[in-house]
Amino acid sequence: MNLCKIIMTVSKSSPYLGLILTKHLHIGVVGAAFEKGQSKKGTSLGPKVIRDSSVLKNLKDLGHQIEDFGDLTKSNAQIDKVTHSKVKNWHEVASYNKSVSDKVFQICQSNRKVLTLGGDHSIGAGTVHGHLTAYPDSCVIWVDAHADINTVKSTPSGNMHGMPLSFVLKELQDEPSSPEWNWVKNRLSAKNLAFIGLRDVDPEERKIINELGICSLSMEEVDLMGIKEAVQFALNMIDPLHRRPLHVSFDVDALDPVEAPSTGTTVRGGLRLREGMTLLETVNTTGRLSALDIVEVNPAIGNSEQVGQTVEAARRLVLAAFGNSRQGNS
Ligand SMILES: [Mn+2]
Repeated sequence: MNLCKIIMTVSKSSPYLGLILTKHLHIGVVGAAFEKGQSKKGTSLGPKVIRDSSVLKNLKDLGHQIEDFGDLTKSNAQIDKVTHSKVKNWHEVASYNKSVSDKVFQICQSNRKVLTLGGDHSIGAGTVHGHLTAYPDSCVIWVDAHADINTVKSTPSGNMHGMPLSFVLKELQDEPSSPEWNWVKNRLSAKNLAFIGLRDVDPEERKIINELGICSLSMEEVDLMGIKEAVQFALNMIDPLHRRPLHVSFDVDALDPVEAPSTGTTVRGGLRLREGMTLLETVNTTGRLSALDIVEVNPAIGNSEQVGQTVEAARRLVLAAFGNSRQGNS
């Protein structure tokens, strides 16, 4: 493996650490309070419980300027009368994603970084599209236990939180898109996408990933390489010249259920919270993180201790992405 070294400032007292970037950023926050991409109630309360963790205050304390745009609670969707033959909540997911995309684009246009709090991961189609519309050369790191790349044809469950990437990937649009999705104009190339943390991938999804040559670092690779090297490998694959805006779409189910139990589709054998934080700290040191999604926190799953633990994990991930140093901030 050819790994490109990232140039980092090294302090004498901590020779293994790069310089965490805590330059003052303008960050726009939006809650994607949506849960119709899957069947469990509660995921739409994710933005509320994450906000309640004081994460936005913590970001301000790091020196960032935060503009909270509130939750996108409504879409202009006509409610699904005619359901798609195979896929659940087809119209509503499509329409909500358009609102998400428009909002993310608007935040980018105001020269802010975007922090999107989910919501289930179906909203990733909208965040990727909105960010890509503002920055056509942007790349995506999809941190997840699942690949979320099922198509209308391949989906085994009909749950659209397992499909968002299929709506925004250039290479998967071999048929004319349905009218509900024809607002999707800007699409991601497979070469600009990397997965980290996979461990529950459907056979059809694996086929798509292989055929499109998508950089895919499952938990096996993370175990073999170590998380830091895995992230640097992914960055080097999708952005070899180190100059593209980066979007990290982080599903908390990428974390092991021991770390984030309150989420709808847990899979054992996942990232430790420490690894999730190192992943985001490593992206932070590039200085090019432009959008972050934290999705699939579901406060209706588990007892209050488990919910608290999951929300605290989400809070720590956000802070790691935006320059909080575990050594302490001066
Ligand atoms: Mn996901």
